[in-house]
Amino acid sequence: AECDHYAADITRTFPVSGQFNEPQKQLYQLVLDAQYAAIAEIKPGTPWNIAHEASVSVLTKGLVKLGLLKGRTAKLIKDEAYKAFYMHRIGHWLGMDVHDVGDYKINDEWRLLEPGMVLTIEPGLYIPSDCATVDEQWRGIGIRIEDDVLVTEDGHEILTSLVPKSVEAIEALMQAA
Ligand SMILES: [Mn+2]
Repeated sequence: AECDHYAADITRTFPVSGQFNEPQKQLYQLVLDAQYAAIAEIKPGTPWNIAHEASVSVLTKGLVKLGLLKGRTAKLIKDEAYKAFYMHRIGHWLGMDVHDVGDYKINDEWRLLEPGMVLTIEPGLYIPSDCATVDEQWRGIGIRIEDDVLVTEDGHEILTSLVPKSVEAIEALMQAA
């Protein structure tokens, strides 16, 4: 979506049936928890990569808990085991272009967030339909949740907060449609 020449980038994921089945619901809630953890890190002075690392931590812990990854969380994060299911980064600059210009690192250091910057926060999980290392119930499920976040003087504002996002809100929207 665009407004007054500024771009937005929003993703929601919904179950085709209108209701999440149990594995879908568990993975959806995990991605949502990771998204909230990442958004919570957005404030002036925080390096760009911290929100991504927060999402990796929550997703890896959750994948272990649900049995999709096996091993110690710290080692799985170090070995980037999560990349089998979460193979992109947390988001991108947003402005007059949807993937807007702007450096992510300056002199090889992650850039610090400043008031007025706008970025997307969009963790996801994608379980290949032929993934033999996970139980059958997880295969073929793909979820991404993306919001647009403004860095403010004292934290952040979620610009896309009116778009339904919780499991209950998504199911209610599907029933209404
Ligand atoms: Mn995006």
